[in-house]
Amino acid sequence: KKKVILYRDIPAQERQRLESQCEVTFFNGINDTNKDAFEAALADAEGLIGTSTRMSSELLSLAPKLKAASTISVGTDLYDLNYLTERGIPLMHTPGVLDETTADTMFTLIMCTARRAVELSNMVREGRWNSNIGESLYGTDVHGKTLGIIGMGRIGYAIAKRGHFGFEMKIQYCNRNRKPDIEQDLNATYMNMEELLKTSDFVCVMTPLTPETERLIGAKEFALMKPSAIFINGSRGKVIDQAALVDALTNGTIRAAGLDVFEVEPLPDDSPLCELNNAVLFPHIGSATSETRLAMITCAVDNLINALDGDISHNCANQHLLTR
Ligand code: 8YV
Repeated sequence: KKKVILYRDIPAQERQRLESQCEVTFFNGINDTNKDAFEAALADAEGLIGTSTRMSSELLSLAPKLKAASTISVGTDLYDLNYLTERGIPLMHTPGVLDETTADTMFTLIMCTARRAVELSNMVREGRWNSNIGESLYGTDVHGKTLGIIGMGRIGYAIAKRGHFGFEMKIQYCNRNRKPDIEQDLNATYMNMEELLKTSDFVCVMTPLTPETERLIGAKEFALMKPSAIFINGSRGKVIDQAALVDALTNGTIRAAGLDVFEVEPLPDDSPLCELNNAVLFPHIGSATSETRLAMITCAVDNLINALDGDISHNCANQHLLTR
């Protein structure tokens, strides 16, 4: 049996399936107390499977026998892709299985932010509902508005479908490349990011985190948006300049923001974002349903077992090289 390290807890049924094919060393997350043991285990590891731990080139260099890695995520930014590609080590991820769930989460953010659901629910909960809701507490409509999507990948498309078919929204998007089928399917308009920022009522960022997208959205971009606009980030925290967003929300540059990801996670409770009523904050729950997380784990276990048997059809380690 090939030696693999499982560095994130998974349901017993999937762990047993992995253990039926591999010799598994398990770590329930990597932290200061078990980091030395994890690094020692890397010496014999032929496979890695888990998530939420940065796999730097320094760490991966401690695994001379590594043949494949499998991340329980669609995002691959926790792995040093250049290093893996140089060593010819495939990295598998879990595209497709989480698209609809993550799109549901993004629309939850859109609705909560537009209709001030969290702020008003807290008002009820805290006994501050003492009169009819007046104009100062009104939300804004979602149906019929313009939804701009930055990053029209699988999840971006799932979000666009919800807007088009569910809320009769006008869909516009910017992306590394055009998607004519989506334009036809959803009557969507392709445009550059500046035009999208200027004309969208809702701006939703769903790009992967890459050297090209890091800090893609900052003060200049927020200033292009309408003062009535709502900003949604479901990509990675580092795709935006978070301090610039705080300024934009504080100064009325934009109306509100719904965020599922942050520059530092967990978000420190002394973050200025925590003080803003016009910021709806989720703890990175994009794919966090029982059904979808099991589907992701099952996919990741399949990916690793198959890769160690030579099938790397889900390999994405060299994809970034194709897009540079
Ligand atoms: C979770 C995600 O972070 O798939 C991703 O890239 O960001 C989310 O699904 C991931 O599943 C790890 O918990």
